[in-house]
Amino acid sequence: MKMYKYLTFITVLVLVCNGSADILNFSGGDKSNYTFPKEFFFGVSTAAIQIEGAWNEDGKTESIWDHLIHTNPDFVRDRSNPDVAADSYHLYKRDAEMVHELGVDIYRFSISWPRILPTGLANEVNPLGILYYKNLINELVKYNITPMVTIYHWDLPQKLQDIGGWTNAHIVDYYTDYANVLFANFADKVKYWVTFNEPMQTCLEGYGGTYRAPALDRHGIAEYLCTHNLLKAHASAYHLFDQQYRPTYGGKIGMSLDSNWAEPKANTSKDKAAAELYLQTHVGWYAHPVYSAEGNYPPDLIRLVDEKSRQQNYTRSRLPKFSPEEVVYIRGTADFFGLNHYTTYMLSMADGEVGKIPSHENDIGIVRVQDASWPSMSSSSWLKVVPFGFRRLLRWITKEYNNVPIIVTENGYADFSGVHDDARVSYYSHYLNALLHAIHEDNSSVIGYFAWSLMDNFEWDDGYVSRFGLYLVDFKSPNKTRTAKDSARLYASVVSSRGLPADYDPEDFTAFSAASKLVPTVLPVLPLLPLYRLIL
Ligand code: GOI
Repeated sequence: MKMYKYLTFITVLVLVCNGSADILNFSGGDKSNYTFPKEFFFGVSTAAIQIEGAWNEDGKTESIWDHLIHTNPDFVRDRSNPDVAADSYHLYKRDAEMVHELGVDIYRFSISWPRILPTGLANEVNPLGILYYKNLINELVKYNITPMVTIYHWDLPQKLQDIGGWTNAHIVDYYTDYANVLFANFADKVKYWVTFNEPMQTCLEGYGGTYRAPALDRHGIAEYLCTHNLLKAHASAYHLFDQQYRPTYGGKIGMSLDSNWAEPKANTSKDKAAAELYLQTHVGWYAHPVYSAEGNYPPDLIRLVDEKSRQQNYTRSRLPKFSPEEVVYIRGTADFFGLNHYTTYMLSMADGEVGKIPSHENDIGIVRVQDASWPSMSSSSWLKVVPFGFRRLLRWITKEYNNVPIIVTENGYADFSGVHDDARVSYYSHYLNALLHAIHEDNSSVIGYFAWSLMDNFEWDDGYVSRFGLYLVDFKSPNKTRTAKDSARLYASVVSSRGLPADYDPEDFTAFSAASKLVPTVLPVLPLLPLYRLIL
């Protein structure tokens, strides 16, 4: 129940705190004839628990998401669950065929840890789990599609959560063992590896907050412990791959970080500092230790958490510290910067205390809002359409982390379903236009782009309400029929022509206006949904 009060509070906060945006032109760049460079690659992304189903088939045990939803069905907006999802465990051949239809070069999918290691530990490797991913990989290779594997996309074995999950320092070894099983079985054909998808969601929202599994709510403490172990686990997997597998098989390995763009709320030096502080203490929390020249947590984060911890009478800082050897061990452990990007926020400094005490939010002391006037109409209320934010973020990462090769591992738009998805067509056109400008005009070092997602899937707390797919999935049909949406045709044409359609207009945002036929009648009710649940 507590969680819904929190969500309601956030919703109200977001509605009340709307800033006065003087951002009049959202476009990511003028009309141009820019094309994607020859070596630039395109792909589509998914994640195991969001598509596979078969939650307890062939030896798989519960993940933390299965467990959270089985024990607390109210967690999900439509009280649905990922037990069957898009049934990709049985329909993987059709999935590979869809990737082939789109004409993209790479398919990014994740592997389910509890499907491979039912106890969480490497004492018992599930042969049917290995077989499933071998079959999928072979199917992709048959079509000449390169597989990219996300090793961890949020579905920790519940058996490991029972002993502390990411707050247990031994998870570094457990994760390395798991990664080792994957490398040993799949590195001959998998040429791209992502150690972690969006670690900030895992730690900040899952351990600090209640928005992701395991919804621990141990704010101010657990998000820092989780991050500390997770970064060591990442580095450990990188070194294992680099030393034991890369010499034989080749391949690249990196991490996928989620980041919004941060725009100063007002054009003042104070708000500019707030926006920079947001980037340093959010994406930088994970990126600085791995991608910066000096390594370690960002100096601002260390200073703020140390200071607050002292004021709050803790014996030691709530932020654990890396030894100098650990800083070196973690620094430089990635061949590329995976970026998941969807939207933009405006930042200002907080006047007094913000957030729960203690918490990462309270430690940092900044306020994040979006403007009601920003184009959206998405089923995901946080997803405002701000293409220039994408462009500015790519430039910031390129500069901040020394021209690291960036792969956009996720970008996409959610609606309430339908194959004539004008808003998604418009979103992809605008964001790809911004990307073209980032490459050609800003010298941003982007080498690849993945659309989220190949198909409609289980969108976490949004269940099957929010649809991100290029393919529509009929979840009511017994064989989970997949149908290409208009956006699938748009994406396929971009991939084959390596540029935007001739009739694309960078100033046209009408697909997101109230006049659009995609406007759902339920939208105004959505912020009240958590209240409904309190009453029911
Ligand atoms: C990826 O995450 C992910 O990798 C995929 O698996 C996923 O399917 C895909 O993207 C699409 O989502 C607590 C209104 C804090 C405003 C609770 C309502 C903040 C803001 C709940 C509701 C949520 C994308 C912002 C990762 C969106 C940031 C997803 C991370 C902000 C909240 C809210 C809340 C809200 N998330 N994004 N937010």
